[in-house]
Amino acid sequence: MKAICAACDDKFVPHFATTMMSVAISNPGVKTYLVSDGISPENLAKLSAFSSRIAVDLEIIDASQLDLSGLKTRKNYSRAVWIRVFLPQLLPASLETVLHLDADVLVLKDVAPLFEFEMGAHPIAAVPEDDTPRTRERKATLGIDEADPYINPGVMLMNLSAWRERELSTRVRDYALANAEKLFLLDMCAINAVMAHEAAILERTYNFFPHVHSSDRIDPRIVHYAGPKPWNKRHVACGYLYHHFRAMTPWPEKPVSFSLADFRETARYHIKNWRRSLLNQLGAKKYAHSAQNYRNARINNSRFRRLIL
Ligand SMILES: [Mn+2]
Repeated sequence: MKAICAACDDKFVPHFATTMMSVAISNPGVKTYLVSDGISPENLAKLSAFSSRIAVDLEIIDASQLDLSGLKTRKNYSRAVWIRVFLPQLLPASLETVLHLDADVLVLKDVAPLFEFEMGAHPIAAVPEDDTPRTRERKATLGIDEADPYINPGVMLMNLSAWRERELSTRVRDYALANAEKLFLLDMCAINAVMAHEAAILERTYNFFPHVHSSDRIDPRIVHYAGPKPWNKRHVACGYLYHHFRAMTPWPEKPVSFSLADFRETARYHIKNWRRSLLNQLGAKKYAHSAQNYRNARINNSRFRRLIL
């Protein structure tokens, strides 16, 4: 069965609704599960009404009974991030695979190939993070072999049967409780430590980071705002794609009107990045990363604009 699943708390409901809107358009008829971590009754009612209006078969599962005590959290990462680790026990036992999506993704195209993907013995299939010094450092901390990937579980095909059989949720929890100091990216690190070596690899198109991947040859099926969030910052690569879908939900954003403060912020943003790019051209290595991201964001912005025009 084709099924997707996301988890969120009350604060993230508008972003999940945006994800769901994109799924309704790109993948009509897909069964959708949402695991609720304390979503308010008003938002739950609004979500149900919205899902029937856009013909999404949405089922909400309550996670309040889930014991997440002792699991590490950080500023800007609520305990809800850990829920995906426990999806195998929260979702119906008859469900064998599910496509887990973060609530900061947009699904732009048909993802049927994912539902036909043969998992075999792989417990997960996902897209690896780019091989950067930071990723290598994280892998070393977690004891992951250099040859193995560090996957991004924001878009993750889960072999629920394998997870249940091998008690992988418990293994991830045990690892997390025993190695809290190693979990820079919380559940992401714990999932990788336990099963990166046996993950099946998906193509970048299924987990495209707009602020990083500018290669013209990638035609993104799923966009993931893994870096800056378009609802927090004005200058986010492909941010308008998010605003495009968000505007179709019953959680509208505040209308943006022109103000001098916005103009100043925009000017400051570009000046800062031009300066960094120039310094990087002149040899300042410490700006290489931000200069590259700025360049990629601009390339992607012009490329993506064509998608919704
Ligand atoms: Mn994410």
